[in-house]
Amino acid sequence: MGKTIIISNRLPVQLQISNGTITATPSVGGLATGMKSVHSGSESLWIGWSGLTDEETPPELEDDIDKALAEQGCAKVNLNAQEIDGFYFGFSNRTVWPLFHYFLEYSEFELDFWETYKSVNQKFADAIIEQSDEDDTIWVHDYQLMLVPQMVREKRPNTTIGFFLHIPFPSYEIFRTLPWRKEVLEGLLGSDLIGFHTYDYERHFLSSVRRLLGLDVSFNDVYLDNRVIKVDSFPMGIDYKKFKDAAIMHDSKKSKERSDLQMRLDNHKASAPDTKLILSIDRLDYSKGIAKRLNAFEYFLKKYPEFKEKVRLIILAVPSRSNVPQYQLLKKEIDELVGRINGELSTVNWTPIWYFYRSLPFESLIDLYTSSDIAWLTPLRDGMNLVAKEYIATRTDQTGVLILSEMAGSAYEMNEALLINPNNFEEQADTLKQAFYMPVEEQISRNSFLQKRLERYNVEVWANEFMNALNEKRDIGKAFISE
Ligand code: ADQ
Repeated sequence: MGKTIIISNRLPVQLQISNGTITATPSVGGLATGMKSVHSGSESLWIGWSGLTDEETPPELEDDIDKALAEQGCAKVNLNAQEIDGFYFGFSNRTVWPLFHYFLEYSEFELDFWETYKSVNQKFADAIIEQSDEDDTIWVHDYQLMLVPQMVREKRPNTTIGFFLHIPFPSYEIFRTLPWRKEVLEGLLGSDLIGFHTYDYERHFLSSVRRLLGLDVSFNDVYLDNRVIKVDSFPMGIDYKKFKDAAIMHDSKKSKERSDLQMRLDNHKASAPDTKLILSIDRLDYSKGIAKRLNAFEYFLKKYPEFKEKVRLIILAVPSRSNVPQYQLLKKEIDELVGRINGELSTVNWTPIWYFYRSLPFESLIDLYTSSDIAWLTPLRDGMNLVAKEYIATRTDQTGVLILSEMAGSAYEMNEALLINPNNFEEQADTLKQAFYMPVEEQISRNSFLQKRLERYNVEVWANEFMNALNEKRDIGKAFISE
């Protein structure tokens, strides 16, 4: 049996260059954690971009960088600034991201972006061919690399290739607007197994395959030439234990060990014990519905003025893709909305919204999750949304209310949350009121179901289920070849 090769746009390590010395520290993100069971020992290799463009990489340190990455089981694909612009900020984040999240009006169909996307995907495919053997198993991740499976297949017809999409796959009516729709489908169909977070995304993909390529589709199998491609859903979980253990540790901290943020949250509770904290955490992205949420919050306070001074909304937005104009506009819109709502509704004793625009360390996320009475997540579209799962995992006493958009992939598995349509302000105002008054017994009952499910289907189970399905495809393929 060969190696397992994982490919994603970014490597799961952070490179730091200081005084001519390189250090590569493993990232702590959900994907990196989930892949631990797959990416371990000498039998696996992770290929991706290091985060440094060619221009930022001192030539004399090339070898040291390669060595530092190799120690982490990684190999890099070199990209220059112009490639990052066209491939990552361009086609990936100005064409595919908005289109797949149903923001058709934001999607830019630029030939230059497409050409760079193709050539960079070819670079990733070439790196795979160079670093792998025919009997290796390849797992390609996400929307930045949709052409890679077919590019590898052309050179390696018998290699086993899996692909997982972390964002939604849109309905046929949306997807068909993409000028390069056939090429994208053909790229993906180079895989043996294609995974999505939900059954709906899987269905949308199969519908596009049938209607745009005219291929035979039977249940979740696509027939192409002499190959059968399996399409299935694998809802991604979280590192449940990590969040649960961190929350237990947090609860046991003595007062002098508490962080500044936690002390501020504690003071808030002590000075206004009847007030409830409502939390939302997202990357600053238009798909997350942050601006609409702020408008809905204002609507709620105007519809039910008795909640003034009784609730506080904490918005934590992590900076993201700030080179893309839509994200700059959104940042401005959110800054203005927070300023206006706080300006209009604040009292001497109360500011309705606390707004943080930054990436916070893990410990601060835990402070926020464990101190909030309500989590309110309103994406307009979201492949999964792991924040919803993380909030539930940290609720050690099983209290807390999750209000979650039905447009998030996670809503399919989290029926015990209060599910809302983020465009319906009336419904959200009533749901916030319901959450405020929800009896503790009901909170515990809902959360205990959620916790059991999230603990069982954690991120490691997700990675293993995908790999098992991929290995099954490889074994069937081998049996077929030897017949
Ligand atoms: P994202 O769009 O980034 O991921 P999400 O699934 O919510 O969205 O994951 C965000 C992660 O970042 C969480 O693990 C969270 O803890 C962390 N985070 C958020 N805000 C932070 C902050 N201010 N500081 C530090 N950390 C913060 C994409 C898709 C999702 C899909 C995931 C996984 O868009 O739909 O769920 O991939 O497939």
